[in-house]
Amino acid sequence: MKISHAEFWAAAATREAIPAARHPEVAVAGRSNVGKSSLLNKLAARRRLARTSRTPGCTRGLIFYAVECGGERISLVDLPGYGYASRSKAERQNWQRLVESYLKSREELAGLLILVDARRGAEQEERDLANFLEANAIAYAWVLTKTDKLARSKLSAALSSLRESLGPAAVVATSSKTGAGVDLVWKWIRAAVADELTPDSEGDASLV
Ligand SMILES: Nc1nc2c(ncn2[C@@H]2O[C@H](COP(=O)(O)OP(=O)(O)OP(=O)(O)O)[C@@H](O)[C@H]2O)c(=O)[nH]1
Ligand SMILES: [Mg+2]
Repeated sequence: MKISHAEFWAAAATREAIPAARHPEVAVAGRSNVGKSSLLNKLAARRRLARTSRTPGCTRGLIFYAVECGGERISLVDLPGYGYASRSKAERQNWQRLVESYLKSREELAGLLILVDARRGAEQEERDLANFLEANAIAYAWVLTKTDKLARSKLSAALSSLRESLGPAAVVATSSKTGAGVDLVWKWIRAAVADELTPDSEGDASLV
């Protein structure tokens, strides 16, 4: 996928600071350290657009990037990581309020990617998020990250069992280290933006 332009354009740590949308949006969610910012960099084909770190909790607030692909501009939104144990309960509640109000009220939101470490699979927080998206009729796909860390011999069995446990939404296996699966994530994003995700085509997009 040729990316002709990519830039940071806004950050919001409170509901009031969330800017009006400029383009159709696709958001990236998942627990801290799962690889959200790394995937965004791969999607934008830029090394250091989004800041990545070994230290969980690197990205705070909602971060908005504009990316131009095939003449079309899309905003990719890095949502703050959750499940970071050393944060206080109040901080976690703030996260939930901020993200839920964004997800519920954003008309330009075409879909959401839920990132899950391929070595861990989805835990309760990811399943709660998927349920929330279904209840609010927001399209989503599961993106398995860090597949390069799985032994090659175990990769396909691990991916099929993850796929089975995740239910009917699309599942894309990726590695931001090797770039595997990134084009398939783009394919899903473009379909979501074009609003082509009928139940049948979601099935086609199940790419594991
Ligand atoms: N091997 C490998 N490492 C990865 C991959 N994706 C991310 N990482 C590493 O995992 C760590 C966390 O990545 P980030 O992209 O910063 O994670 P994040 O989800 O944005 O984290 P927060 O901003 O804290 O929520 C970094 O050290 C990355 O280099 C991957 O596909 N393969
Ligand atoms: Mg991050």
